[in-house]
Amino acid sequence: MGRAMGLAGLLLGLLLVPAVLLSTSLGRGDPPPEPELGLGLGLGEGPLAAAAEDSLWPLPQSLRTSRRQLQLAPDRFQLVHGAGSSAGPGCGILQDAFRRYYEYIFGQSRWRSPGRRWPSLRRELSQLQVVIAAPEPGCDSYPRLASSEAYYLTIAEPVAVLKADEVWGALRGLETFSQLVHEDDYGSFLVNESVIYDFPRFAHRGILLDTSRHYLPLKSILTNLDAMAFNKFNVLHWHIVDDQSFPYQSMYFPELSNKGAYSYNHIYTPTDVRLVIEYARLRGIRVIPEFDTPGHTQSWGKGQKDLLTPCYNGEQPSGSFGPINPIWNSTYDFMTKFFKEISSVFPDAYIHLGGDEVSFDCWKSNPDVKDFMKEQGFGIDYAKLESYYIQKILDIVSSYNKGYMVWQEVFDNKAQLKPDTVVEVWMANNYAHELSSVTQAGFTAILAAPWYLDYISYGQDWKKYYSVEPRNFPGSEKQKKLLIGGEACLWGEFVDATNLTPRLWPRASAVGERLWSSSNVTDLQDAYKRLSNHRCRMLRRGIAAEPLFVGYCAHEAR
Ligand code: CP6
Repeated sequence: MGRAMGLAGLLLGLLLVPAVLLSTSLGRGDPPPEPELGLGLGLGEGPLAAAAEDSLWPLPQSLRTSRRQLQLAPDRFQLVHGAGSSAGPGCGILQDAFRRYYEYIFGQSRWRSPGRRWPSLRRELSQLQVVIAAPEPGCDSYPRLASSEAYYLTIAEPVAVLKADEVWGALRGLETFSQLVHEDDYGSFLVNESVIYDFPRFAHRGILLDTSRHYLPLKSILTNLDAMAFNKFNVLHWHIVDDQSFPYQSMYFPELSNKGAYSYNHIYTPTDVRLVIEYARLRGIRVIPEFDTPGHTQSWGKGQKDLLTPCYNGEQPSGSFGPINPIWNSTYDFMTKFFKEISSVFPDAYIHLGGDEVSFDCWKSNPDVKDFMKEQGFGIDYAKLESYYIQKILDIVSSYNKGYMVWQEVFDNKAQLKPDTVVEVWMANNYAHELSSVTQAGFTAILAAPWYLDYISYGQDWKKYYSVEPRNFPGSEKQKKLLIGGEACLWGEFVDATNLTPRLWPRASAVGERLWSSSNVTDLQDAYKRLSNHRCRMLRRGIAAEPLFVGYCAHEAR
C-alpha cells in the first residue's frame, strides 16, 4: 500500500466489521430463501432480493454499509479522476473503464424514456472520483503476478472516492461500485452509503480456455474476458494448441497452422492475439499462453516435419508418431526459435509449458530413442528422458527472461526447476498431498484439481467448487503462502462457442469468490442469494450464464 492507502487502511481498521457479520449488522428483515425448499415456488432469484449488498460477488474483504441511500442521476453522475491521482485523462485503462462502467450502471435501465426527470427528495451522489496513489507502474503497463489489486471505496454525499495503489485496484473497485448501484421499481438509481476495503486473497485467479479441441471465435474469448472481469478473475490461461488442432498462427513457422489448424479460418492471427491481450489488459487480466509439450502435440507434426517421434512396430516405423522427439538437436533448434517468437508475442512474465500426460509407449518402441537412453545412462526410466527434454525447454525459455508454469508431472518427474516456477496441480486424487510436496520443495503452486468445469453433473455443483478450501493441505505457514491461487479449467472436448459461456458461468463464479474473498466467507445460503443475483446481473450485461436453480430474474420480460 502507498502512503495514502496506508493511512486510510489504518483508519478503516478501526471501523470495519468482518464481512460475514454484515448480513446481521444490516438489520434487514427478510430471511434468505431456503434454496432447496424453494423447489417449485420460484423463490430463488426473485423479489426478496432488493438490497444491493445482496448481489455483491465476490464478497469484499470488508464492507460497512448504511441504510442511507443516495441517488445517481444518469445525466449528471460522472466517473472522474480525483485530485492528486497519478492517473489522468491520458490513462487509457481508466478512460475505457469509465466508459464501460457508466454503461453497466445506467445502460440496461428498464426506464429508457429520455427526459423523465421527476424531482427527487433524495440526496444525490454526483461523482465517483478515482485516485491512483502510486505513480508506477502506470497506465501503459501489463498486470503482473505482483500487481496490487487492493482498493478502498467510500460512498458518501456528495462524492464517492475510490482509492487504489495501482490502476488494477481501481478496476476491481469500479466493478464493486457498479454492483452496489441498483435501480428501484420507479427507475431511480440508488446506492447505499458504504465503506469498502478490499483486496484478493490469492494473487493468481485464472480461467483455462482450450482452443484446440474446438476453435473458439474471438468474440467468445472476449465475452469470456468480460465475464472474468465481472468476477474479478485476473488470468486467462490460454491452452491454445493441443493434439487436435494448432490454431496459433506463428510468424516464424506459418506451416504449423497452415497444416495443423482445422482450416485456414480456424486460426488466431498475430492481430487476433494482440487484440485478446489488449482487451484482457484493459480489464486487469494477464494472458498466459500454454504451448504444451512434449505430449499433446499431434497437431504440431503436420506442419513441422521431423519434430515428433516416429513410433515403431517391431523393426519397422509404424507410420504413426508420438511425443516431441527429445533426442534430435533439430528439435531444440526449432523450439529455440519458436519460443523466441512466443516470448515476444506474449508480454506476460510467464509462459505455460505443459508437460502433462506424456505417454512413453512410442518412445519405448523407437530403437534410436532406446540407444539414446543407454548413452545418457537413463536405463529404462522414461521419466528421466521426459525430464531431460523439459529441462532443455525450460532453459530455452529462461534465456528469454521468462518464468514458466508447468503441470504437476514435471515436478513429479524431478526436473530441475527455477525457484519461481509455478507448478499447476491438476490430478484429482490426493491433490492436497501434491500441494504439500510441491510447496515442501519450495515451489509456488496453483490449484486446478477440484475445479474442472468441463465435467458436469445433475445438481448444484457450484457448491462443491465453492466449498473447497485451497489451503487445506498438510504443511507449514510458509508452505501455505506458496499456494498463490487457482484456476477453473474448461477443457474443450465437449465445448465450443455454443455452450462455452453457460458452462463456465456462473459455476466459475464460485471459484472466483473462493479465490478472492476471505476464507471465512463460506455460508452457502448467503452465497446462493448473492450468486443468483450476480447471475441475473451477468445476463443483463450480455453474459449467457446458466441458472443456479429454479427462479427468475427481475429484468426478464416478454
Ligand atoms: N488436455 C490436456 C486435457 C487434460 C489435460 N491436459 C485433462 C485430463 C483429465 C481430465 C480433464 C482434462 N483434456 N492437454 C490434463 C491437464 Cl479429467
